Amino acid sequence: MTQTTQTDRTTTGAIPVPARTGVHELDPAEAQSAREVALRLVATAGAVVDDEKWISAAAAAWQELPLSLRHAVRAFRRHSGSRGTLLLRGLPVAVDELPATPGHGSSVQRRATVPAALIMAVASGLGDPIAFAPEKSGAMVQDVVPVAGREEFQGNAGSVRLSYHNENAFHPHRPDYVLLICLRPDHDRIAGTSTACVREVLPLLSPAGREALHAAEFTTAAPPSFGAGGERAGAHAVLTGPASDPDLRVDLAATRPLTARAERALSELADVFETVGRTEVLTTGDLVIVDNRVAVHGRSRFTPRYDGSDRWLQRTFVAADLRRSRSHRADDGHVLI
Ligand SMILES: O=C(O)CCC(=O)C(=O)O
Ligand SMILES: [Fe+2]
Repeated sequence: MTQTTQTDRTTTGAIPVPARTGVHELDPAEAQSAREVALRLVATAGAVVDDEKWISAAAAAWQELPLSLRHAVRAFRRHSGSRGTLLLRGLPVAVDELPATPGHGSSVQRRATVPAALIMAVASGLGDPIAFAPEKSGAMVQDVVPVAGREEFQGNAGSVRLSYHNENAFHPHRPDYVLLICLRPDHDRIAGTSTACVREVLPLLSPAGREALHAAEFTTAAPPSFGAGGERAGAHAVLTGPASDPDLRVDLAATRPLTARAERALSELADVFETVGRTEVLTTGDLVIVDNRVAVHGRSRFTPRYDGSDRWLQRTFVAADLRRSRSHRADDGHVLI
């Protein structure tokens, strides 16, 4: 009897190796368990998203999320795969519990809610959440919503196509990961989040293009979400690190070539993004994680109605190693100045 139990334990106790499919879907029981964790986090004293104590509670809540989700996220953290993205599906976001979609460009989530709890707990599994003081008032959880009158804006308040970019590519401490959780899709279900990964781009680039992208012949401005006349990064390369698996640093709306070959290479890169890019129309309960070191993201165009039920995502940035940006953060907080 004892022998059988031990044998059973050995067979059933084997640690599963998480599959790297780029998608991980929670089953209904796991979704229910994640909801209970999120509700406990919402009920945590204070329940103010940007409060250091609540951020610590969210980090503790990560440890309580369903095991299969934690396995998938940790495997992604080790290697983000050929697509540099992980889509978590079936998270417990209840549309009937949502207020109207906010309509303001500076809208952020200050009060703890189930979606905010989920995105912050998952963020803690990848590192530490961060924000930038000049952008969306440095909030840890920011609303991504269309804003009336800003349709043409090359930022997340717009509804024309948003071109491919690494998030805050100009910044020395740009996020390592960008997390977007979908609360509500757009009316027509056509607003797609697009991603393209350097690991799929590389084989399609010409040798001359690759060489030019590895040279410090580009400069990148702060995005318009940082306000007008913001900073600009000094001359930098678009591809850095090992030639076989480089990092990518580019924003097609904000990166400028400094030489003729850089100009050609940038235009070649933009074409290859179109070839390898994939677009996903996120739906309620989807959370996409983009590895911002190797993948760019953007969004297709769509038509907002400004009627309270427009598309609504929430966004959180993650630093894999918070310590590295210590000189940019007051009092060892989570907001970079
Ligand atoms: O709306 C989206 O799908 C992506 C928007 C975006 O680029 C962002 O919020 O950083
Ligand atoms: Fe973005």
